[in-house]
Amino acid sequence: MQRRHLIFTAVTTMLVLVSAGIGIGCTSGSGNGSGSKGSGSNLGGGAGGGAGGGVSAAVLSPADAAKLARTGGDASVRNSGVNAFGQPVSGLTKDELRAFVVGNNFFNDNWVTAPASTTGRDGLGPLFNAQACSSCHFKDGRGSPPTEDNPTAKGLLIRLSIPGEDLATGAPAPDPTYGGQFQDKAITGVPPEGRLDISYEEIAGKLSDGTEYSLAKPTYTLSDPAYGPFHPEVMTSPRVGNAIFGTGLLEAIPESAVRGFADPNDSDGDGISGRVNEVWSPEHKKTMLGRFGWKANVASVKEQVAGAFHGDIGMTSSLHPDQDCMPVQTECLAAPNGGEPELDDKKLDRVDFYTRTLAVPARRDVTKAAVRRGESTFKALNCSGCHKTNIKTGATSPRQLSKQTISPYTDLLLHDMGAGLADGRPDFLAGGTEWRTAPLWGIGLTKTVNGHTRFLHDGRARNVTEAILWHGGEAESAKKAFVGLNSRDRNDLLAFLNSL
Ligand code: HEC
Ligand code: HEC
Ligand SMILES: [Ca+2]
Ligand SMILES: [Ca+2]
Repeated sequence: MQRRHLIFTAVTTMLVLVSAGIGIGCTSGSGNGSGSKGSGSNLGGGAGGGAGGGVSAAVLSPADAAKLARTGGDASVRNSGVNAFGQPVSGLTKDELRAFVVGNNFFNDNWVTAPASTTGRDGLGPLFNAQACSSCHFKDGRGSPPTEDNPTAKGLLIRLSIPGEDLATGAPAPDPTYGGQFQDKAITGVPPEGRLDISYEEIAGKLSDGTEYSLAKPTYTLSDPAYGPFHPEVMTSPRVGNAIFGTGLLEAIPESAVRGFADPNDSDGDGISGRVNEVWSPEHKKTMLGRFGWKANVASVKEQVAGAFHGDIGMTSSLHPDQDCMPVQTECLAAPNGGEPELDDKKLDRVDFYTRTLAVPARRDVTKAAVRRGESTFKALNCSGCHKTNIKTGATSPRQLSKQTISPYTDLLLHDMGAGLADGRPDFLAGGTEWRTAPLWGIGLTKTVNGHTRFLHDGRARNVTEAILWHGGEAESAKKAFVGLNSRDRNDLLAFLNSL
């Protein structure tokens, strides 16, 4: 049998990271080294404590400390244990809590091939990437690409398109044979679309203080295409599942606020522009502000949920009534379905409600001097030019999400992040080098909840330091400033990020 390979090198022009980067070891404690207790621990405890020399941060009152810790406002929860990302916002009514629990079950359940005796759980595929939401969002957190430690890790998928766009919606034009997503799994009797392999090349560099580091540059290979060749100009975008808590708050940020952050022509001259994405809404049948996904390529949580059911698991819904089969995929088209649609609106609403009402874990260690110094550095380097704080949500329901002052550490805007991170694949208005500012809330708990510290859109960064070192484009000067930090300032910055 002839084997065909299609190889995508993620980086075309490798940026030269002249003496950059934190030694990988510096962040090895990421997520579990903060000394905070598990679930329910009281935040901050006393004031400041062991600053270990140097600048003493201004004293925070307990009330101010509590406020600083609650990055999700009233939708924050004090939990820094393994279930920190899976808590409901507090004060849900009995009915709401029931909806949350039911939604949680649908999120965790493995869907099965139709027809099955367990109707209500069938409709998987025909083509799919995983059987459950939780396969890619373990404990509501982020996915990891397969790694040496965890070769079967799920959570990385490949979006596909060819040059041009759908005229009616502006969506990326699908590959004529494989559609908009590469599904490497299928139900019995349907050929999976092929196989995905990833290899990495190590790129060494050095920080200004001499600390050495290495970045892993990925190459993605799609082998054994089961339905014939890909389009000659096919473009790919590798993406891991994001952590999903706090998405109800992100949805409640007024559109005017997001548009207000945009500075497409960099008129304030700080080197950061930022553009909104405008995407097709299958629910409202119009173009809307994009908020979700790594390129802000989806307008609402509900559409993200329905899109995931459709593309990732193979479940049709009112928003996506047809199975994700292309015309040449005849076995896929002929496979029995699990109802029309396979997921009724009630179930879709439960999972939407569940996802929107996942609380944001409160920060730890906010009064520690190192953390407070790190926060100043974060601002001084203008990381905060994109990773924004103090945003007010609009009126929404449930009320816990309404009119809250939140610090998601994102502006929800697209930024040119340079050639190093580029996927070269447009997504609505997002260009091939642009990505949505990743929210940083909860990032310090990734190791505790997900057991790994793989960051960025395709999980290439093995820790927070590497994630920062991959920054380029509009974030080039912030990255350079990071490279130039002395080790104490760098460790303070990492302590701050770890406290989020
Ligand atoms: C095969 C892996 C996979 C499965 C299964 C999966 N997701 Fe995702 N999820 C992703 C990826 C990848 C992204 C980023 C998508 C993008 O950038 O276009 C994502 C993004 C999201 C987001 C957006 C978060 C943000 O901050 O923008 C939400 C919400 C979400 N998924 C919910 C779900 C739900 C609910 C399910 C089950 C119905 C699900 N996902 C199933 C991989 C998966
Ligand atoms: C120009 C806007 C911009 C600036 C400035 C910026 N970032 Fe980012 N940041 C982003 C974007 C966009 C991403 C997502 C990139 C990707 O996934 O490819 C990101 C991702 C990250 C991540 C990984 C998050 C995750 O969920 O995987 C961390 C950590 C981070 N930034 C920290 C920082 C720090 C620290 C600074 C300052 C030294 C900084 N950033 C400056 C835009 C910015
Ligand atoms: Ca496909
Ligand atoms: Ca199906």
